[in-house]
Amino acid sequence: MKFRLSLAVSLACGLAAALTVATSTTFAEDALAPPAVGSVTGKVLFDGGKAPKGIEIKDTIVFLEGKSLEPAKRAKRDPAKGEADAVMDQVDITYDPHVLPVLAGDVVEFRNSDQILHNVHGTPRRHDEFNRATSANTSFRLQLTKPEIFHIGCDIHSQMSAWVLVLRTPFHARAGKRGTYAIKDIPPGTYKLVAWHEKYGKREISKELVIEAGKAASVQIDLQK
Ligand SMILES: [Cu+2]
Repeated sequence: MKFRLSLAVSLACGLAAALTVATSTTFAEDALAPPAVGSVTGKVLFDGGKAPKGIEIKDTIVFLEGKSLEPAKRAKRDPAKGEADAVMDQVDITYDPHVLPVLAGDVVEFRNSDQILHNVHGTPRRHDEFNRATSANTSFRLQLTKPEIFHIGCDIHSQMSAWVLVLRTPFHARAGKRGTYAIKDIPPGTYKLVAWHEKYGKREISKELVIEAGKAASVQIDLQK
């Protein structure tokens, strides 16, 4: 009798669990396993409204920081070998992209696609400063291992300016045309939400952003001068 009762209970529990999963439509493609990750979405405002003239919204990077997100140890590697993880190009006397977020440990290829001489003058603080000539159609690579945000210029063309964000974790997003952003596939936990724009600097938006499995947190970001 005791056995029968426990069987009935476990069947009921099983049914309840199955019903819960079935009603979760967001992750329908993997209906048997509950989602183990969450997300955060929202919109970026500038001084409470639309981006003022001269502000490129897409150059806003939103990312997570937090003790629970210590980076996986990524091995030192020969930057010349294998695929580069990201490319910073020089095209039409402009850096492309203007802002490049990478993950600490990534190999970045600095490339000159122009037919004239440039150089890449990077002024990081945690990595060694570098100043390398890039003649037409040449490139060089660096592995960037330490989280920091630094500027690169070209000493020949003062208008050439760009930023590299070496981030601690892969959880980052670029704001879209209208300022919307979404960081997905985040393990549940409590994080800091940070936003960066070159004209506003690095701003801590939320000290305690709670990410729950299967849920989308919503945080509006208002960058203030
Ligand atoms: Cu140049």
